[in-house]
Amino acid sequence: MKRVVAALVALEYAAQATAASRPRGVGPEFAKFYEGSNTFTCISNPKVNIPFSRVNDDYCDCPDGSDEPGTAACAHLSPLSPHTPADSAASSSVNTTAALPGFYCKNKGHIPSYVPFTNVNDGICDYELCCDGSEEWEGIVKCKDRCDEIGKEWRKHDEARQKAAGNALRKRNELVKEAARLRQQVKDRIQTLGTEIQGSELKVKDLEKELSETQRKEAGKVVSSSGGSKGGKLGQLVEIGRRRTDELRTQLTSVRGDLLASRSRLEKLEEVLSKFHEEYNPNFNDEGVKRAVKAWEDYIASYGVGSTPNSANERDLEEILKEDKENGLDWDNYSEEEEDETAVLYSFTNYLPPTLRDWVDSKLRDLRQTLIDNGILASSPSGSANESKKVTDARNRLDTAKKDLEDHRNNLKDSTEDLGKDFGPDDVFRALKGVCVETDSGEYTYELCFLEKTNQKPKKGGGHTNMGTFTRIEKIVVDEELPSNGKGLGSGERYAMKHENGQHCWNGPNRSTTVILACSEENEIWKIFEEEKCVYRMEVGTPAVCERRKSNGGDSKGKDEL
Ligand code: MAN
Repeated sequence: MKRVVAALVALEYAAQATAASRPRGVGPEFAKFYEGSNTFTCISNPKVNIPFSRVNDDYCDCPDGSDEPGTAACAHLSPLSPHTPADSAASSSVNTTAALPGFYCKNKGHIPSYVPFTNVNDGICDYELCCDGSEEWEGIVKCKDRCDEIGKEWRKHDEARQKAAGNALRKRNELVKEAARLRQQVKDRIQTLGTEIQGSELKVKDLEKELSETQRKEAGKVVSSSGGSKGGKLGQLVEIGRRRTDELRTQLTSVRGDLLASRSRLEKLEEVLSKFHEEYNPNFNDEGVKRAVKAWEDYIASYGVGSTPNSANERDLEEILKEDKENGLDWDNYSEEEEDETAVLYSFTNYLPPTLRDWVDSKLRDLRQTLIDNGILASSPSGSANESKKVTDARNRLDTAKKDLEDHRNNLKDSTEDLGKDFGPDDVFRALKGVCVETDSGEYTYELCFLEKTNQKPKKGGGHTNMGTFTRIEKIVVDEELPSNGKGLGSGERYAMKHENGQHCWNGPNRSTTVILACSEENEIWKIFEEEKCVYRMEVGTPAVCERRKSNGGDSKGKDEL
């Protein structure tokens, strides 16, 4: 339908003006030029006056063709754009351009329209522009009025178009709301990060202090011990104590095993003798047997049969044989808490009043540092194998806190930059970030992930080719015919997303893509071209760029247009 729609809409209003006295082919907005009765003044050439009878006499008298609004006599003149207002045409002194936009078709039941003068009486019914067939008035062909049917069909489509426009605008509103929510989220994050950074800075300070305190405290511990023995004398003593206890426990376990075995052998022996005592024949006068019986009876009298172990001792033994830890003796704990010998020096300060204690404490620390500085006490270099676990732990805690602080600062920088980025009108593209759409074309599937990248994916499989990473939003002017389904760029200013620095093209540049956006109900790729080697252009529809526009006339009842 070319660019006629705007003109059609304009004409809709003008059509209501009276049409009765207008010569054939004159539109209502030009009626005023044809109001005289005797003479006609050419619209763009007011010096040229002709008798009114020469209007529409099929002879081109006026240089601007205005005397032939209903014939093709002046069709050779350059046509006037349907958008050009009659008044500006009237004031123009250039007269090679026609003063009129074409032959006016009333199109009752549909929308009035202008058809080019070249089409008047050319033997073809131009229903697309002139559904009432009035441009073929000479009768070369008979064009019956089809405005009812065409108008009905047009209104049906127009209704669908309006509905789609309404939906698209609603979707855009949702995107704008979502974008605002995401923006607020970034602002909140910035605030939280500010607090987190303050906390992390304090933590780092504390941990720096803790590390240097620990280093000072631990510095005197590792006394120039070339023997390599870990810890000081107390540590060595603890180690000896642990080993000795282990040995004793092992021995005791073994002795207890022997005892239990002997006890069981004794029980068996007593059983044998007891049986012997019951079963021997006293009538045999065997002296040896008699002695044995007597000895057994004495044994029973002295000890009784069966052993009765001291249960308290048994229990003690059980306890003693338990692992040290179960007995509350945690050697590891002792070695962790191990104090250096010089720490003994400090213990007496516990008996001093607090103010004096702090003073003495600081002097002692200074003294120890002096001893270290003079090589009398050894200091353990940071991170060395000699460094004590306490220092290493303190250092690790500080490193972790520093890393957290750095992460927070980087996040704050990213978030602050994000707030300053261009996300299009109303920040709307923020809501599309990371949303991907794709379409097949030739041997590839092309993908666009909004504000991220474009990709070329071979349908047969294989690696994806990056066609560029999103860099910025620009505005460009396009002038294209809008397809009948509305899925195209049309003409005017459009948002374009630039994607650069994609995969390098053999014998060419790094791949890049310009994504040009136009209003649509859905996010979709309409077209993809490779304009030159590895330079791509995508035409993409999205509700994000739809706008509420007023139709010509500018009244408050203006239509929403896609
Ligand atoms: C691939 C595709 C094409 C491109 C050539 C360049 O085949 O990325 O779009 O033109 O490489 O060699």
